[in-house]
Amino acid sequence: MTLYSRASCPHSHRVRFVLSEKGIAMDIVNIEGNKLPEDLLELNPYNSVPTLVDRDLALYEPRIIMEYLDERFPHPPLMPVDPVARARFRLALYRIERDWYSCVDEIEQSPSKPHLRARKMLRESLLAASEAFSAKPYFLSDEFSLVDCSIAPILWRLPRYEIDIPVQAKAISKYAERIFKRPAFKSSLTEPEREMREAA
Ligand SMILES: N[C@@H](CCC(=O)N[C@@H](CS)C(=O)NCC(=O)O)C(=O)O
Repeated sequence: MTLYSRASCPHSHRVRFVLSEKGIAMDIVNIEGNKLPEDLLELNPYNSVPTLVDRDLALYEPRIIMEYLDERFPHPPLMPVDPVARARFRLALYRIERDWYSCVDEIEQSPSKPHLRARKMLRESLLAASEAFSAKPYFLSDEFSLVDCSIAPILWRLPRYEIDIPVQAKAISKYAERIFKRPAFKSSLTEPEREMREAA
């Protein structure tokens, strides 16, 4: 299996976190700069990372890759078994992408621009969800899941996006600390990702 990833890409980070939680060893092709490898261009019509190749299967879109990995490597499970709970988790993933990753993607596409609107929207949307971060040990759940694997790369990047979490929303910081302490989270980090917090 091969994962095409970028060292600072939050979507690649979601997938690397899943790999790490499940202890899956994989060849990681680290893409740098604008020139993409020929094989990636052939495998993925959108030329995006992360892209996962498992024999003759080529997958793109982080959520599709994450769900595939969870089914292909069932232990530890990162989605509930019950259909209603699964649907709720899928909806949470959809909303995280629609409400939070849309802002993250805007900021990431041209990091040198100020992106005041996207940063403000991301901050306000996170703060509005503050209660959901404290209701249970993990997001919406007693068990760690793909939802947490998707949220953590965003929270890790908040200092880089110059987004502060005020004390009134300390549930978010506490949740982040819990996730960042996980050995699998630590080992999911690339060197540039580690530096994002060292520099903060
Ligand atoms: N929805 C996107 C999410 C992934 C994404 O936005 N990836 C960015 C990097 S973080 C990307 O591939 N940009 C083009 C590139 O890096 O060449 C997808 O198509 O998979």
